[in-house]
Amino acid sequence: MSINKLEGEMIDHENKMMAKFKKERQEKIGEITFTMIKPEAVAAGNTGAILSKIEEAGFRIVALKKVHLSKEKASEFYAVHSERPFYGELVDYMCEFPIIAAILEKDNAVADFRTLIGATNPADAAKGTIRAEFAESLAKNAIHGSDSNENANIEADFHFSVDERF
Ligand code: RTP
Ligand code: MG
Repeated sequence: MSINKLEGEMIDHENKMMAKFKKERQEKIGEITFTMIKPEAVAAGNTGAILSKIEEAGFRIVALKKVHLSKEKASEFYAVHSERPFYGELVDYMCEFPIIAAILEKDNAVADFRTLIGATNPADAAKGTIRAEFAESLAKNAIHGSDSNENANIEADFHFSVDERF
């Protein structure tokens, strides 16, 4: 067998093993939610403190990145709110500064994460919740959490490829 052919076969084998490993890894990821640490919380230097609270509450970080959303991306992400009066303000705010996007895994991830972040308006957020501690206002409320399993998957796919999840 020529060296070139042998090399080709070894690369094929490696690619197959990697594809198998990735598939097995994806199948092991359980219930997920999607979150974004919002611009004002990132700008205020609260990323580490918020991620600590998330991990302490038992969520496992599956994927994580810092990204500056374009107006197009932010508009698309919040398209469900396009008829609401605060839509324009919300889109502008989400593009103001980079955000931290993450996929989180836990049993009952969506509901437990909504409990951890607290009410949309920080004035109503229970003591000890992330919004009670870090949000500035109803509009600048520090963090996003998916509101259903279906949306968690849509939002996770919006920000992360399968290869970015571990
Ligand atoms: P999120 O989607 O960010 O986790 O927040 P949520 O479910 O608790 O609240 P939602 O009704 O989905 O609203 C999305 C985000 O829009 C901003 N907002 N501004 N100015 C206003 O009256 C107002 N109301 C909502 C907040 O940033 C809210 O998180
Ligand atoms: Mg929402």
